[in-house]
Order: sequence, then C-alpha cells, then structure tokens
Amino acid sequence: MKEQLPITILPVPFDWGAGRRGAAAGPEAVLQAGLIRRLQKLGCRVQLRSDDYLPNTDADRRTSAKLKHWGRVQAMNEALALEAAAAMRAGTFPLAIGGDHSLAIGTVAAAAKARRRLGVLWIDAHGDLNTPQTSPSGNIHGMSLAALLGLGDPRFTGIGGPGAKLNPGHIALVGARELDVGEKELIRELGIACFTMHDIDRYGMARVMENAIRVVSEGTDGVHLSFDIDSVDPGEAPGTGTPVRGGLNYREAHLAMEMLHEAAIVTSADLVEVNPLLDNGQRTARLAVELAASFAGERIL
Ligand code: 6HN
Ligand code: MN
Ligand code: MN
Ligand code: MN
Repeated sequence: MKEQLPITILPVPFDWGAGRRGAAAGPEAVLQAGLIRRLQKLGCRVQLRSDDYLPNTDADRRTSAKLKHWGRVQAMNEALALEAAAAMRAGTFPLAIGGDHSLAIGTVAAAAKARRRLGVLWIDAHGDLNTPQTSPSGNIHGMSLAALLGLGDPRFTGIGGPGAKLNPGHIALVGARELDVGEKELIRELGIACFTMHDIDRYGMARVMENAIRVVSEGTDGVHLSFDIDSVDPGEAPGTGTPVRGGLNYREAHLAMEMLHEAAIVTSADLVEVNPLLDNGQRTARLAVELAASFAGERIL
C-alpha cells in the first residue's frame, strides 16, 4: 500500500457476473474470518462501508447469451464505481471485497479517473480478457479487463465514462494458466505483460514480481491490484467458482503480497471470487485474510 491511508472496505455481495452462485457470500465470509481485526492489529485505520450503496437488482432480469445478467452487472458496477470514487475523494484506500471479478470494472474505472495513468496488476488464473464475441461462457467476470481496455460492449466499456481506462503497457497479469484463444490473441496483439505459471516455475515468484512491479509502476501515478483468489492453487483455495490446477502455492501468494507491501505502489485493490459455498470450512476465507494482512505489512519477523 502506498502511504498508510485509512482503508475503506467496500463489500460487494454480488455474483451475477459468474457462472455459479455463491461468491455473493464472500464478503461476509472474509469479514467473519477476521479481516478487520487483523488489519487493525497492524496499525491500519479501517472503516467498513455498509453494502447499502448497491441497488437491489432482484427484479432486473435483463440478460443475453453473450452477456449474462448484464442488467444486474451493469447496475452493480455503476454504483460501485461511485462508491470507490467517494472513498478515494475522502483520502482513503478502497479495498473491494467480492463478489465475482466483474466488480473490477467499477473499481478500476473509478481508480483510473482519480489517477490518470493507472497501472493494473491482475493476479489471476485467468486473463479476464474476453469480449462477448470471444467468451466461451457469456459470463461477464471473464470480460472485465477487456472492458477496461475499451473492448467489448458499450454497456461495460462505458462504466465511469466512455473508452479505454488503461494503457496496455501498464498492465501485468500474474499467475495465468487458463487463457482462451481470443485472450491469447489479445495479449500478443496489445503486448500485455503476462507472467504465466510457467514463468513462475521457471524464474521464481520473486523475479516475476520484480518485473510485474516494474511494468505497473514505471510511468504511472497509481497502481490498482486486482487479486482473484483462484490464482492460488485449489489445494489451498478450494472455495472459488473457477478453480484451475497448478496455481500459486501458499508461500508464492504471500511473497507476492509482501513484495507489494514493500514496493508501496498500490493505491486501490480488489480481493475477489471467494465462494464460501464451495469452501472446505473457512479455508479460503482465512487465506484471503492472511494474504490481505501480508499486503498490509504483516511480517514473519
Ligand atoms: N474469473 N475464461 C473463462 C470465461 O468464462 O471467460 C473463465 C473466466 C473466469 C473469470 O475467474 O474472474
Ligand atoms: Mn478473475
Ligand atoms: Mn480467475
Ligand atoms: Mn511505462
């Protein structure tokens, strides 16, 4: 985290961007696992926003095969973008707790407005770089980063204002191991820095994170961390909707968070895709709290 700003926790109990239900209970599970007290122990000032900023989308049935539940996802993101912007205007660090990864459309759009040139570190098993045309599922959580690059449907590229919010040269993906055909093409075409599990195996997490930190911090005036818990291996993080074998081990995930704390570059963050309905007890929710603590400066010695 850059400076020791007070943290505003923005719970996002929402999962209509995912193909399976359950991540909507993620914020409650992560809070129940002790997030606030763990951060306060580190000396952080923490305020928990109630989730009443989110509209009730129960009656919104607008959907299509290529953009599932788009009405709800759009309404959630419009409200979240305003709330994240308010948290930054108040001089705090917004930490959104999901919820599915479609919520990054709102948080990153707000951060990009506040920071002009924003770097984004996307730690995820996936690229989330599909458009409605390339998506194999129609699930919007697989399209969030593409939407932020101005690619896809105007209902989502237009959140927080029209057009691209990010420069592809200031994005780094870390932990990727399941990319769809269209995502691979886009990564090559735009020259997005993608540090896959192969790179982590080969060069080690420390070297990968040094490079990723350089990509997102050089020439930017803020960095958004979007951390999808499915980046971690399903053995450690079973409670998530789209698990993929061969992920980050426990220490690799912590090392990434510790290095981000040291680098002191991150100005806003998301922690997403914790699904307590699929969890083994509280294993994944607890992991999320531990990783947040490492990010906020908890040290072994
Ligand atoms: N996530 N690439 C797949 C899709 O449906 O587009 C999976 C997306 C997962 C999204 O984990 O945030
Ligand atoms: Mn994701
Ligand atoms: Mn993912
Ligand atoms: Mn640069």
